[in-house]
Amino acid sequence: MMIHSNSRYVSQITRDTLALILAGGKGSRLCELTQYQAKPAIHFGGKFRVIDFPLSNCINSGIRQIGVMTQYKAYSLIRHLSRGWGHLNRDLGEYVELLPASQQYSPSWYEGTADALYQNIEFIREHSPKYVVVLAGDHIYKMDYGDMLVQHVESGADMTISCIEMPVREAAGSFGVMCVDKHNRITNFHEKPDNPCPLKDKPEYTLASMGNYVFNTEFLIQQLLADAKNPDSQHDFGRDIIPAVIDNNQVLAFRFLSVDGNAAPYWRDVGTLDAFWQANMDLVAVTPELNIYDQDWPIWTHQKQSPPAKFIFNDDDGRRGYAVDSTVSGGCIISGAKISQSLLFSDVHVHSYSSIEQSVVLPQVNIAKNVNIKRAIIDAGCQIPAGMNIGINKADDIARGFRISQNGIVLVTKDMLSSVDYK
Ligand code: ADQ
Ligand code: ADP
Repeated sequence: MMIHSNSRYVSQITRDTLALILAGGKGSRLCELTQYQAKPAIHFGGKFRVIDFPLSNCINSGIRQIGVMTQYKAYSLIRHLSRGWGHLNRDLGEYVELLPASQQYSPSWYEGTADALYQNIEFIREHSPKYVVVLAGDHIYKMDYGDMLVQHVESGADMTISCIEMPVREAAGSFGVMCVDKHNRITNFHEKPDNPCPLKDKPEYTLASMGNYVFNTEFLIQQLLADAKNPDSQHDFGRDIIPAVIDNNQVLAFRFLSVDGNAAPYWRDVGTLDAFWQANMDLVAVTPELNIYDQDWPIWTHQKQSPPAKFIFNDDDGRRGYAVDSTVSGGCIISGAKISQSLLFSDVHVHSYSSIEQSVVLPQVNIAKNVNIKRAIIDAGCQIPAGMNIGINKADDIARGFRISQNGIVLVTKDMLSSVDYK
């Protein structure tokens, strides 16, 4: 980055930026976890929801004009946004505006990510920012968008795409990938190809798009208007907008640097049960790659007030209630039970003679006596009956109708439990 005599250089750019967060996707690979809510609304990391990460990144980057586009099963997302993010001060020009699909310009809902922005063109015009940052609402990472904006402005780009180096086999079929020249100009872009183009100096790696884009506002509006008129378009940034602009415009890649200055920055798409479980487990590692305790880059959220977590040592027979390598949220009571390498969200009660290992337990769960749970995700509101083992015997889990992921993680939901025959 160039050294500027103007000490307000970056803050002037971020003040002139509107962030639009795409939060309408289905997240169908998360199976029953997204049965009642959109992927950006799912609980993550012991007390957050996924959308808190891009929102906190905006606030911490000094971008305080934010719109969130919602569509699919948006009730709990909208409730979280209004309770947790509605307090920005509009009088100071700060806001998180909810932009639900409202059939503004067409009889259909948002048909794709570009259509979600097209249907909000008036909102963009009304706020007349110099730059628009388009962000995916469903990734776990800490990123200073100011770095990306500065590169965008200094390079004179029309559009900038944030990207990360990723093993070719991981990116294949799942991410947009790009090739760049030595000035980081994108020379070609393919959405989820089977054979991503390898990096010249690291052939086992490719450059994957993180689904975050910076646009000059006028350039963005022109592209949205052109795309809306194209009958062959699926109105998607990766499939339609990016391939249409790279040849005749300055479209640059921005290589993501983490705010912790790590060479290999932490960025996770928690799009599958395995990825969701693993990213939660990453947080209970002794030294996690993603530091959520960092006072310089706080992750903000809304959570109802709960009493502090309580651990009971039962004197009668020496049953200890304890947790190690774990996070335990407010309102939890661990009585004579053992918790290890797990995340307990708020108001989870675990009773005597039970054990929970390498598991994610979402809010308001009751785990009765003599229960053993291993490598599982227990959805909010579950009542686990006494004596039930989960993640111990695969045949039992299948017989009860629990979902087993590719890597053997067991998902249990309230609906699944209500159809289990306990007799
Ligand atoms: P995907 O994540 O597969 O790929 P998509 O499903 O369109 O793309 O989701 C992108 C974002 O838009 C998500 O945050 C989702 O919630 C939201 N979204 C999807 N449909 C929406 C709609 N109709 N209305 C509002 N929001 C919607 C994209 C890029 C790839 C890139 C990956 C990175 O297309 O190039 O590699 O993100 O994860
Ligand atoms: P267990 O049979 O697993 O030991 P109990 O439900 O009998 O579980 O609770 C054991 C202990 O947990 C209680 O003696 C009490 O100390 C504590 N406890 C349970 N519920 C509450 C509560 N609502 N508030 C505070 N402490 C509680």
